[in-house]
Amino acid sequence: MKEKLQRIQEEAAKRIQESDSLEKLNEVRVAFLGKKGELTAVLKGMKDVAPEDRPKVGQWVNEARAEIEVLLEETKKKLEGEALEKKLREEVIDVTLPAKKMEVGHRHPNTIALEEVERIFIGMGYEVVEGPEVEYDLYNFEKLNIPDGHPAKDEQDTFYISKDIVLRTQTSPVQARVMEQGKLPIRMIAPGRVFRSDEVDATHSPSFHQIEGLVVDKHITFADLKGTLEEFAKELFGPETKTKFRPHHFPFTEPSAEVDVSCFKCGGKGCRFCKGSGWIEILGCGMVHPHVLEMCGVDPNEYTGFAFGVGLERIALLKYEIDDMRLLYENDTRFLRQF
Ligand code: 2U9
Repeated sequence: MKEKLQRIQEEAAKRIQESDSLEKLNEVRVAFLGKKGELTAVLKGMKDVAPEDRPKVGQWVNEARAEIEVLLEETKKKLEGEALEKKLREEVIDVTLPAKKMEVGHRHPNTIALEEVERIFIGMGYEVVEGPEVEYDLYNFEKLNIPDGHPAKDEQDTFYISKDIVLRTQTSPVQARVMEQGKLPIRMIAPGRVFRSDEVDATHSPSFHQIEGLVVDKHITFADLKGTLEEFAKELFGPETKTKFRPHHFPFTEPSAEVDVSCFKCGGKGCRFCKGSGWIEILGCGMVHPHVLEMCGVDPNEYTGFAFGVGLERIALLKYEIDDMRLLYENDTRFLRQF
């Protein structure tokens, strides 16, 4: 029996010596000390040993187990150390390497202009409301006093999805929808993408952005409109900015006006930027047509309102003196990273 145990011990020592990984070492441990291991088998065979010899044989088996366990533990520590050395060698970080430059993006000129306009009107207590870009003819035209036959409804100007559905040509439908909800007073701006069947050139794009505003309350007058837009112009183009309201016509407002601001480059004296006039047109506005109020469920005898609309790209082009709208859409980072 002692020779057998000696042979098992030598065999175990040899296989532990040959183990070059923790997995293989564990297989050796299982092969000798596991439930079905060689040494465990000797213990199971104890019933065949003469009773008077069992204490001696049991002691031999325990000595052999202890020897094998010491060898296993020593080898495990050795292999773990080697594995750690290998990991540290492979995963070394050369802290002297130059850092990877974090590419931070830039806000688009449209985004900067939109956030500036929103800041101004939110500061005046306006809500920002968005709505669908695919819109019913009813909300994009009819409820805005633009009847069938009006040139704005021609296919030259409007993208039709179907007879009654269009790509909205202005964000006014959002305001019509808010009025229909009947929660008055209203003080809102409606920013968003709009679509017109225009050829692309330096100042036109079939898809551009607008910000329209609407105020509906009791006793709203044209003076409120003038004061609001004057304040908007001063906040956007500087405190010295002057405004000029020129009579105009829109089907959805009456009276209507186009608003010029004094040129912020020459202060109104006249320069190349304002083509010598001293003035720059920035938006349109007017008192909401009573028929529009009515069609949107508001009683024009009790409530009045004003509305305005400004092209977002126009603001961006003016503020950053960009002379071609197409630059805003070409995603050329050499252009966009300037802002
Ligand atoms: C409702 C009633 C009236 C919105 C208005 C303008 C004047 C205007 C243009 C500016 C440049 C469109 O982007 S642009 O081409 N808009 O001049 N818009 S009044 O009037 C409304 C809106 C909604 C219910």
